[in-house]
Amino acid sequence: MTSEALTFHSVQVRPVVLKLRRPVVARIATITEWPLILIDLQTEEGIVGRCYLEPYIVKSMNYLVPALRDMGTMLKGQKLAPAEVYETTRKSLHFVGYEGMTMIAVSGIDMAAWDALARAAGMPLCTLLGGSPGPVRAYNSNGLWLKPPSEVAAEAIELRDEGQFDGVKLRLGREDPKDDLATIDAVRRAVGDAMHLMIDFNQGLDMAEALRRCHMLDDLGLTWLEEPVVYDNFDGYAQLARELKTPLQIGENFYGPRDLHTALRSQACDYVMPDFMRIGGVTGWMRAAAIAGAAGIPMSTHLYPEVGAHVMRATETAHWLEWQDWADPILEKPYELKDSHLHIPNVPGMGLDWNEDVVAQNLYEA
Ligand code: SMN
Ligand code: MG
Repeated sequence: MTSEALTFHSVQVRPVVLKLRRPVVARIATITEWPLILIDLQTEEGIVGRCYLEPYIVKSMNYLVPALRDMGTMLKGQKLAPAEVYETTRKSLHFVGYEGMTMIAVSGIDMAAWDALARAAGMPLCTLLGGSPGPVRAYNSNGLWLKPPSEVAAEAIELRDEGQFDGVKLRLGREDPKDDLATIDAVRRAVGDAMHLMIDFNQGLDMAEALRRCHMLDDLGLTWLEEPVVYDNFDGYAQLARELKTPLQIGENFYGPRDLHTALRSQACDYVMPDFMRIGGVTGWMRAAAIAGAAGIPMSTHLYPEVGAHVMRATETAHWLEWQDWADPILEKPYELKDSHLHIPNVPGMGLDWNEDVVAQNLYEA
């Protein structure tokens, strides 16, 4: 028996803006509205692959939506083979660069393509990738932004209780480092010593400050220290990784698997956490996972918890899944969370279907 190959027909691309329940207040930016681009990839055989992109900045959709629509037109009639689609879409914008918007658009098409393939095969994406549906260990990243210590401590309890979590991510980088210390202390008193605390500086520090502040936190039993300095300063990260005992985490700003390879060759970190819209979707992730696996480096996800859950079931050094629910309002059926694990539903593909009422109410004109 041969199974029917899929052929690319078109993409429907819809930009949406949602209000964040807990706005992002980081040292480098405040975000109150969360942009989402819904991609429905139609095949000639009638199978539809779905995924979303979340590009942080609402006006970035003015550029990404036309790029995605253009790629859709370009791919019409081609075989839906993700490795080939990845090359075709990347090369189509090669002369303006492989990174940035190019990679984000490529990643969106790639994730929808993999979803279509898995739906056509009648199996969850993780099964198609060589894994199986099951629980994936997750921490809650829904909040704990730069607010006063007592508010952050109360929110840590809320976050723990959203899924009996045993890990939460705390954002640091307040003007006075003593306020960061007071926040960790208040959170520890609220949720106890057994809770894993991931720390994210969101690239907010210069090297001198990063050295001072990270050393100050180095004996507190923190699970990791994430992005203290600007994302592409691998020499600076290598110095921090050499000096610190606490594992250093980077990767949400790797554009493609080669960035991960370069970071590891530079010994710039202890852990990696690629983001799906930058690493190259599922194709880019699996290539990056092979590099991290060979190097024995634990690999966590960034945003996109549904895609993350599937690939983590087939990732050699799978570590923590970043859970956040910012896309939940547009989903028909968010994944189930229990005992700090995200559970993959046993349905074809990723099972991402849109709540069309919410989509209609929040459409954005791009
Ligand atoms: C982050 C995610 C989304 C928006 C701003 C910051 C953060 C993370 O770096 O790792 O969750
Ligand atoms: Mg981060």
